Amino acid sequence: MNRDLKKEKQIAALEAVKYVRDHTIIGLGTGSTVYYAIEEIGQLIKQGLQIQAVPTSVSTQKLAESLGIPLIDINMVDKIDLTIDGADEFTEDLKLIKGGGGALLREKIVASMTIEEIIIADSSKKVETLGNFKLPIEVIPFASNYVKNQISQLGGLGNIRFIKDDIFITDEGNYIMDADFGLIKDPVTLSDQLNTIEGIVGHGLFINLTTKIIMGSNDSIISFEK
Ligand code: ABF
Repeated sequence: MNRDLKKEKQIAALEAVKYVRDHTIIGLGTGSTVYYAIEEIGQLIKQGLQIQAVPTSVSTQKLAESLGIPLIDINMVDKIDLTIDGADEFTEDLKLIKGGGGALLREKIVASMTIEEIIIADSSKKVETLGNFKLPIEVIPFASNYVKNQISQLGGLGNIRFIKDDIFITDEGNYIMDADFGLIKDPVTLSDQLNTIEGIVGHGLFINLTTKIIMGSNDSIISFEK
C-alpha cells in the first residue's frame, strides 16, 4: 500500500493549527511538515488571527515573513504558549530524534520555553525504538574531533555533516555531527551522557519536551500524549 506521506503531513499540520489561539506566542518549527502548518497560520493571519511567532531557524523566519506572520525576538519573551514542530523519529512515549534539518539547537531552546509542544509527523516517523535515524549533534568546530572521540567511547560513530562538498554550518555557526549509535534502547541515559561532553551545544534526543504528537496516518489522525 502506497502511503501518501505528503497528505499525512498536511492533515497532521492542519490538526495542530487548530490549537493556535489569538493573542498568544507561537513557536514555529522547521522542516517540510511544519511548512504546511506555517502556511495555514499565514492564511489565518490574513483572516485576522492575532499572534506573535518565534521561528526556530532562518529558513522558517523567511517563510513566516513571506506569509506576513508577525515575528518576535525570542529574547523578548519568557515563555511560548504553543510550538508546532516536526521530528525525524518518534516513539509512543513521546521521545524524539530531531535535527535532520540542522535546526535542533534553536528548536530545543524554543521547546524548553514552550508550554504546549505539539509535534506533527507522517506515519513513517513512528518507530518502536529510536536510532535508525542517525542522531544529529550540534558541536562547536573547535571540538569536533574531541567530540567524535567521546562519541566513539559511548559506542557511536559520528561524522560531520556535509552538504555536497561543503561542511553544513548551522544558524548558530556550528557543525552537525550525525552519530550512529544503532538502536538506542536507553535514550535518557544517552542524552545525559551527551550533555556532559564539552563542545556539544545540543543534540537531537528530545525527552520530556513534547506534550502531544499528531500523526497523519492515511486519511486519519492518530494522537499520542502522556
Ligand atoms: C525539524 O523537523 C527537524 O528537527 C526534523 O529534522 C524535521 C523533520 O523534517 P520533516 O518534517 O521535513 O520530515 O523539526
